[in-house]
Formats: sequence, structure tokens, C-alpha cells
Amino acid sequence: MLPRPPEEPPSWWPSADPGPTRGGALTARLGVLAGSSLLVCFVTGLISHYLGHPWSWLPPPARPAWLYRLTQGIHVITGIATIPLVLAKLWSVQHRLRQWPPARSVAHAAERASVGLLVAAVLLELVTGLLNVLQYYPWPWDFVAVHFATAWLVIGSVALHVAVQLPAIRDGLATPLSRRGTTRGLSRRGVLGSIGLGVGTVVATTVGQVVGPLAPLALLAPRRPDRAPDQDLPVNRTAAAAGVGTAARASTYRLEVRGRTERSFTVSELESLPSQRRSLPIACVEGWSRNAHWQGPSLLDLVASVGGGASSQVTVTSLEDGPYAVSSIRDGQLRGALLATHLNGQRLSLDHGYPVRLIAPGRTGEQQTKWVTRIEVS
Ligand SMILES: Nc1nc2c(c(=O)[nH]1)N[C@H]1C(S)=C(S)[C@@H](COP(=O)(O)O)O[C@H]1N2
Ligand SMILES: [Mo]
Repeated sequence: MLPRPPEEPPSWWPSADPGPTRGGALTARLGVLAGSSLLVCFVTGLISHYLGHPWSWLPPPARPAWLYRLTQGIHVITGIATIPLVLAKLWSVQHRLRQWPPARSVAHAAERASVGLLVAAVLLELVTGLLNVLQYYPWPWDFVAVHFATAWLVIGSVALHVAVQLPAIRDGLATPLSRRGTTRGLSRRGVLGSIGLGVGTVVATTVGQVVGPLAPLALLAPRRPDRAPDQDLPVNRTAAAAGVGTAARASTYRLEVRGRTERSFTVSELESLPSQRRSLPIACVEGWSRNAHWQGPSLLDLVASVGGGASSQVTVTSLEDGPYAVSSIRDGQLRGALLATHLNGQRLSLDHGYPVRLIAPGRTGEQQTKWVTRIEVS
């Protein structure tokens, strides 16, 4: 048992009066909105994560080719929409930080501590996600691992919070918003309206990253897919930034293909192989995506030329070192893959992966390896 706190707070304790606008009716509605947005963000995030980090016994699907484009697009948009919703929800309950007594019992103290953990986890998740979208990684730890682990902490603590607050949520939703008129400040409907306007604005200025015709509105997007520097497709990392410009243009460049046998191709040999055309999107983890027309030899044909086949596991290696140097591909994605020599009707530019880049359906952007120099078949 805790010692019993005095009935009245000390004189220096700030007032916990919620004011005319805050209250259960508003909080419950904001909670439903923030919670729903967070849930959609969580589920699409899980699917996206699976597509990027599949289990060995369950190959990621190749169809629909735009699956990652869809899940990652929704993930980033709902994540951004969740930020103003969560801030509004916190604003609506902030007077409770000053409630007296701070804790009535051990159980009450534990419940308040769990809310503290929930708030910390949600803020960490939203801030790391937003900084990733802005292509800013100011921390030393692995973004994906931390963002993924925190997502489970968030969803678990939200579930606990909803369970504990269920009676209050029911009450709040049953109370009409307009029941209590207010003489100062915004009315509750006014508050909801302003939040709606805020959420609408951040979504409208982000959704153009994914939806082509809305691209001119994508003011908040670091990459406007309609303002591509080159061949009508954005470039995050140029050949110069990756340090591969010289090697990619060198006359000594070869594509090595290793399986039961080994073959090696010069650029002009690659260009004279039978080629196929495919329309496939590039969809970046940061949320931007764009469809493009690709042409080049089928990866499966090259795999077959060294004794592999549709059930092979294939590893593709870039001229570049670093996090995007290697990707693996199998199953339906392998059958749908090209080693692109052409993009939107032109010879692939250096920044897009010249001499050849991997492009396949259903994959995350980072798995679409540029400047490919080695293919290993097992
Ligand atoms: N070798 C190599 N391949 C790469 C990358 C890279 O930096 N190096 N970037 C990846 C990422 S994160 C994406 S989204 C796509 C498109 O990136 P781009 O815009 O830099 O072409 O290519 C992928 N392939
Ligand atoms: Mo990316």
C-alpha cells in the first residue's frame, strides 16, 4: 500500500481543470482516429517489412507487381497522418498530467507508467519514421531493426491502453460532441475540424509521392516523382555518390554469371541478347514510387545459361560496396525479373544503373540492384 495522499493538492500544484473543450467525448473520438490510423500503418508496415525481409520457406509474391508500392505508400501516408492525430490526442488529455493525487494506488501508478511508455514508444516510432522519409539518419543504430521492434511495443501498449480505457471510451463515444457549449476558445467541433484540416493538409501534400497525377501537390515529399532528373524516374543515389562511375564505364566491365558453369558478358554482348519489355514500378522505403518501362534480357535466361532454372536461388551483386551491394531473388520474382539495359525507351543512364540493373515485380526499391556485375546461381 502507498501512504494515503492528502485530499487536497498543495498550494503550488497546478490546476487540473480540463477547460471547456477537453473531455471524454473529444478524447474518445481522437483516440479512435489516431488508433485506426496507427493500426493501418502497423499492418501495412508489417507487409512491407515482410516483402523486404522474407522467411526462407515463404518466398515473397511477385504479383501484384505493385504490392510493395501500395503497402509502403499507405504505410508512409498513414504514418504521417498519425502525427497530428497523436499530438491532438495528447493535447486533449494533457490536463491529466496534473491530476491529484498523482497515484491513488500501486495499480493506478502502474497504469500511468504504462501510458508514459506508450507515449514514448509512439513518439519514437513516428519521429524515426518521419526522419527516414526525409532521408535523414542522425542515429548510429540500425533504423529498420529499431523501427520494427518499436512497432510491436507500440501496438502492444495501444492494445493494453484500449483494454484498460474501454469503459471510458464507450462513455466518451456515447456523449455527443456538442452537448456542452463553450464560451471561450474553440468548440469541440471546431477542434475536430481543425485537426481534420491539419491531417488533410499533410496527406494531400504527401500522397503525390505515390499517385502520379497528384505529384505537383507533393510539397512535403523529398522526392517528387514527376521531377526526375533523368529518364523520368527519381534518383536517390547517383553513380558519383556510389563511387562506381569509372568502373561502370570501363572497357574491362564484365557481367559474371556463375552456376554449374560460368559465363562472362561484355556490355555489347549484353545489349545483343534477346530482350523483353516490362512495365514495373520502383517503390522506395521512403514512400515515393513511380512506374517505368524497362527492357533487357530476362534474368531467368541468364540463369538457365549456366545450368540454373526457375527454382534456383540467385544472388545479384553490384559494382558498389555497401548496404545495397547485394540482393537475392527467387521464385516468382525471379521469373519476372529483367536485367534492364533500357529505361523508358532509352539506354539506361549511369545514375540508373548502367550497364545493367535488376528490375523485378513486387520488390522493395532497395532490392532493385543497380550496376550489376555478378550473378550467382545456387
Ligand atoms: N547498387 C545500388 N543499387 C540500388 C541503390 C543503391 O544505392 N545502390 N539504391 C536502391 C534504392 S534504395 C532504390 S529506392 C532504388 C532506386 O534508387 P535510385 O533512386 O537511387 O535509383 O534502387 C536501389 N538500388
Ligand atoms: Mo530506396
